[in-house]
Amino acid sequence: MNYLFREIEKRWQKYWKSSQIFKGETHSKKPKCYVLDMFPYPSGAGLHVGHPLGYIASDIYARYQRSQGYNVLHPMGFDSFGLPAEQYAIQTGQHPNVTNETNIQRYKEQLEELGFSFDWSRELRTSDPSYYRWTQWIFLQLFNSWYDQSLSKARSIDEIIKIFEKQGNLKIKASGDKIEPFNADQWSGFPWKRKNEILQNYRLAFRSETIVNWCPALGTILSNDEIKEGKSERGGHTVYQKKMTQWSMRITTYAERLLKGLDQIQWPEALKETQRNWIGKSFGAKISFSILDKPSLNIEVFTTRPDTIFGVSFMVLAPEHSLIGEISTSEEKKSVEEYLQASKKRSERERLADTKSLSGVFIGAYALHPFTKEKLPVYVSDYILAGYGTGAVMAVPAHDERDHRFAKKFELKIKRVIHGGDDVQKQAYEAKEGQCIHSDFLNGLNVKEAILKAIEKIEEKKLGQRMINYRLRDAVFSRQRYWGEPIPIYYKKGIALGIPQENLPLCLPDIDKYLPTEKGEPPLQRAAYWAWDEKGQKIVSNELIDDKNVFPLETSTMPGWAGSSWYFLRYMDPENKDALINSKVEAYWQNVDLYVGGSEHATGHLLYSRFWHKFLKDQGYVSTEEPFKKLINQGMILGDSAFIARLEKSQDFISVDLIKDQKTQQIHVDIHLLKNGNELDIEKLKEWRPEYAQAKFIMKDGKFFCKRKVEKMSKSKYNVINPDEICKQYGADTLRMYEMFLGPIDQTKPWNIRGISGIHQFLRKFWRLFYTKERFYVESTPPSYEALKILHRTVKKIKEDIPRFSFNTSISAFMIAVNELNAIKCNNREVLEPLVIIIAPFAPHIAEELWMRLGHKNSVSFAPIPEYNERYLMEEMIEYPIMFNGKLRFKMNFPSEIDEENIKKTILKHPQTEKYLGKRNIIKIIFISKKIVNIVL
Ligand code: ANZ
Repeated sequence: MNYLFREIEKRWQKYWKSSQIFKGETHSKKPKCYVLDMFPYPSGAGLHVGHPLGYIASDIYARYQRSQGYNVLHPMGFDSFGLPAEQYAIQTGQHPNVTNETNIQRYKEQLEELGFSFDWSRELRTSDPSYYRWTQWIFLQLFNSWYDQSLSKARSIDEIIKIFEKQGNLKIKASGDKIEPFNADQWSGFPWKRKNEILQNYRLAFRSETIVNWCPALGTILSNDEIKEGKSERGGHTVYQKKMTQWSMRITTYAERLLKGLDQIQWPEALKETQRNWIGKSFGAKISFSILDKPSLNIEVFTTRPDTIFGVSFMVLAPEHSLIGEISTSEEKKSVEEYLQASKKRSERERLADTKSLSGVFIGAYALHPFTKEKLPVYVSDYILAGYGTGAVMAVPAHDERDHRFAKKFELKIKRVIHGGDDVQKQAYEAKEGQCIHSDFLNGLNVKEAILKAIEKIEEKKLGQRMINYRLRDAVFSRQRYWGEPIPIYYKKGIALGIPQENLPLCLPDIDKYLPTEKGEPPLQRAAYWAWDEKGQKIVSNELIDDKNVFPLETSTMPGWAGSSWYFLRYMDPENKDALINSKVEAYWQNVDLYVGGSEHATGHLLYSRFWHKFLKDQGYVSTEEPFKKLINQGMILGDSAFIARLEKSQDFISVDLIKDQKTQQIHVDIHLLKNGNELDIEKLKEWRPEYAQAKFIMKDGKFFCKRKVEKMSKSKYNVINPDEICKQYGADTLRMYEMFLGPIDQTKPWNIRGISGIHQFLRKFWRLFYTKERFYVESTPPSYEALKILHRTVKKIKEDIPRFSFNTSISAFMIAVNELNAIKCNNREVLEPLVIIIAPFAPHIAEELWMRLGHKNSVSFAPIPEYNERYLMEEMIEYPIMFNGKLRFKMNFPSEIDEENIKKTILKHPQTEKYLGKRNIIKIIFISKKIVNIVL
């Protein structure tokens, strides 16, 4: 009768694996449900208990949907390109694939032990050539496309060539850098190289000189979301700003669609807001200011507040602005040059974050106010960012906080603008200060109206036009690393050309060392066979490069986000050798119904995949605009870290209870080195880190205590709890239920092992419901009304909870039900069998075992979720006639369960009773259960 969970769990895991019952059907008449987890990077440390939190939630949902009759796609794979495997390869010389393989095997074992219902037949790995062939293929599609803004759609580059041949670029509305206008004749006269340079400006994957985040320690550039507080997310190395030619993706062209799409999807509001802010749409105007004595030159500014134009008292340019060289005067050249050099060292983030000491210099030039013709001094300052708007501002110090500080520092004019209602004044800085000016044609208008009016005037006078600006930047796509997808490009006379797609995959070559070359070029520069033979259509030795038939191949690789931007599509059709995805298969699965993963991917992965998906839709490869219909962020699991205190500037460590006012440094130690609570096992510590062998430990009564602090569970903080240990001790069903019981799925919560035995006890109790006198036995006779009530109430609760992903409340409901059924000694099949079905998504192993013992031949995974009957949920009500001296006066309803005392008390408090009682005393109350109440006076 014992609940032998180890044996049970092994048995069912083996069965699920061999029977492959969780395979999503490729052709099915059933409705589809695609439940996806963010696939893991197979790190060497394996899973800790924080990782499965999201996987358990999505597995519960996937299993529930199968039981509801859906054809469920619930796949798993590995995001197996990336830095750690490469770093390890650099240190050990071992190929990253070897490390990857070991890590993946370990992950798979761990995942299997947790009883997930993954369809392993669709497993994919981003570093597998059969997969990255299609990542490269998508790259080529982007390379061979341009964006037609009049159709809001990406189109083939061949089509733009045809347009150029007919009418040049005069009428075209395309995303891309500004190109001088040309007509059809001019186009046909351009040499091959010029034509290709022009096309480069329209491609959605293109090369450009950009300011990038350069991380010398890692030898690569990083994207903004790979940097945390000015340091590389991986490794914590310093990141610098550097101008480099890199591959970029024109994500900005999709900014509006990326914004609009957010309204169609069910994602956490906070996450959508993060994406909205990242995209950062602003409405305003672009205004031209001419330059004194330089009539051919203009400073263009972007402003969201054209209504404050009469408050402009100076202009500021970003240090990278192209006009600085031309317009700064010889007297100021030296100080300008010095300033530009100094600002190069500051990253964009530093520049944005620096709210105190605004720096800058006057460049000697003056702009002219477009309406008043007043002379406005021009400054350069790095609070203006080169990549935003036009890289220049009209400064309005009375109404813009940073302009205001700048004006104070450089003693510039501050002019308050007054036009209509209060609102402009309210926003003014130091309202009393500065000269007030009435704003001409804007008088009498409120801010909103004045903005529109100002734009109208500016357009009328041809000084500029309305402009929508996005904070979003094009995504830098190349990395100077080995362990990523090769970019399928070769260079002919300096022009980038795509490898014909029939020749994909372009496989990563073997190299002797995974490091950049001595000259700082990417590791692929080390490959001896990395040249493209255009005629032979194959990779050949670099020695054959002749720039006639054989050309050098691109040596940068793709970033980590390339492979993860479309993997959810490949799961639908993983074996397809002829296409990324078969169109019929795509039409069936469409997109992901539920996506579960961490909120740290808000602006990286989740934005890039939406971008690629929209592009693939434009190309007709997918039919949906959005890849992930519903998304849930699982909260973080926190660990209880341990620290030892080192006395500053020494190798002496002091027990935490002895610290008084000495200055100490806190150093993480592995929580597995503790004994009896917070005491450190010093011998174990020395084994763990031999560098502590000579250290001195100051302790009291031979004991050394650590400080504890709750923080994110992470290998780097040495506070991880391994799920394998828990599975061994309590079983996977207990772990699954326990993780869900910790709290709402989207909340951050500390890991606390104390409650786990309670969950384990609950499963044992559940098991015992099926046993009588040590034997498995369930009664076939009809159950009591009481038992049915418990069952139907529980079924209702779970059916409401699962679609809301409120799993912690489901678990409480199960616990209450099992306690109550135990109390009334219920062992009826009619109650227990549906309970097994409904608990199966949460605790699938025990459910399969009991289901089999109940005599079923098929897996419980497909048994239909039971219905509940409202009849059992309503309390039975009894209507009591209330009599006074035998005369019926009124009636009252009471639930049948309420006892005599409570009924009497309630009747006596009733206002009608007071009325019929008057001043008389009650002699007695005659109570006949479920019939009448008679008050004798
Ligand atoms: C005049 C003005 C008056 C402005 C005022 C604001 C308030 P958002 O809303 O974020 O789009 N700006 C424009 N380009 C800039 C750049 N490259 N670097 C730094 N600041 C820049 O911000 C738009 C506003 O930020 C613009 O409107 C401009 O200042 C500034 F009472 O122009 B405003």
